[in-house]
Amino acid sequence: MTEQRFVSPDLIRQRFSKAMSDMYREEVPLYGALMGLVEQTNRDVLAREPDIARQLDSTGEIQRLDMERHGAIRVGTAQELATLARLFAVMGMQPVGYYDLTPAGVPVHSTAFRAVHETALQVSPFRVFTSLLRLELIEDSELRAFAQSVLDQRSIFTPTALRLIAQAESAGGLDEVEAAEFVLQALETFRWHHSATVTAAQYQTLSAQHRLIADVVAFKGPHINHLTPRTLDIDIVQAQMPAHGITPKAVVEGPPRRQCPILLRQTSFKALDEPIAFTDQSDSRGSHSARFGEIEQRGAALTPKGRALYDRLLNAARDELGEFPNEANAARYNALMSRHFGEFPDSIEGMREQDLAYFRYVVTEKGHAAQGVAGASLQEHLREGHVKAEPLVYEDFLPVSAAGIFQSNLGDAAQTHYGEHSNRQAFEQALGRSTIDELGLYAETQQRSIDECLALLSHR
Ligand code: OOG
Ligand code: NI
Repeated sequence: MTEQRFVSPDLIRQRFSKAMSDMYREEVPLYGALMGLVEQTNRDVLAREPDIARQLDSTGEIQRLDMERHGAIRVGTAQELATLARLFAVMGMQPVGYYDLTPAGVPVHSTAFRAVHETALQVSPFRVFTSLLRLELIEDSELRAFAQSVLDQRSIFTPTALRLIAQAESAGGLDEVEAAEFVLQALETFRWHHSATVTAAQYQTLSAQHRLIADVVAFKGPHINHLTPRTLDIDIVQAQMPAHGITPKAVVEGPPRRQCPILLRQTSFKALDEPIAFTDQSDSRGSHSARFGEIEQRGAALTPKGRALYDRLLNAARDELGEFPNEANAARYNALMSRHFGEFPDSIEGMREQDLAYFRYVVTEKGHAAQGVAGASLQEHLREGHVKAEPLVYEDFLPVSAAGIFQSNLGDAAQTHYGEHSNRQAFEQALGRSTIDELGLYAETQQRSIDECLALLSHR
């Protein structure tokens, strides 16, 4: 009875995602330009490629396309990460996946907060790539202690946000008035601040250790550093960016262009220098660059077997290139990627037969009209055309791509080698819970669709 008055977490997330986009559009005008370019490209693709339009219509992706975006933030302490997990939980977002960025010389590990059930994703697929700074990787113990003390002094959540999180937890949800207030208060955590929490000299010291450390430690909160719209054709957007005054990174991260897109392809443009007032300055004489732009194209979620093939082909292409992809070797990198990925079947049937991707199965018109087919197997229904398979869209991230995005914004000078690597256990301890295995989620969604098809057809 009492549950009736609660706003669904999915709707809170949908509103929050919109509020975040509005705030970022106001803060970063270039984001508005990028959004315009992506919207135009998506319209063109849908008009030019009726097959794509039909497929997106059938999967329901067409309805979520315009509101689809992910943001990224970086936090400094276990306490901050754990509270973020509680804040995102109010919006129905769970930590999915564990990403270790240290092999790429970035002293963080990360997860993605997102909705986990296909019906919730349909209401709002909003995701936040969330990184925790690994202070233990700072070798200079004095600097480490300083960074820790600065972080310990800040509180990145408003008192009202904290109160509403606790309220949602104890009551089981938020009512309309509380939900509206929660969205406003939660937004404050992600806002950009023009003043730092350290002196100019302290900022320099932190930045000299690693630019990312300065970005996390020297500010009042984990400003959202990009908000990424989903495009239907990333190569077109990449090619048109310069004409819109935007300079993209040299290569598109992820798999090469294909007929049947898989996983995730991403590109970004460099962070802008923004004026900052340090604590020993009365005006914004200093500067800091953190916020950048990114776009992405999403394709099919891969099974463990498909992912292993993806990783093998990506590594083979990169090994053959022999260095990090950059401006000078971009054409060769693209050619190598296309050649190596020739081995990856580029059709829905090919991927399904080899168990490389996850699918959602749906009963076709022919299936709905069929009689006397109860008891047939999924394979038989597929063969008879009673059921068809649609790829499940990949909702997550890729560590090699994320590293490339981090790197292109931090600059080459930031390539440090860390002795210590992956530490999921420490991350989960900081988070206060375990991260969810994304592959299990896709397998469950696929199975639910199979069960639904067979249940429907069992009455025929
Ligand atoms: C996150 C970089 C990774 C992505 O989409 O893979 C990322 C960051 O710079 O904080 O956004
Ligand atoms: Ni991103």
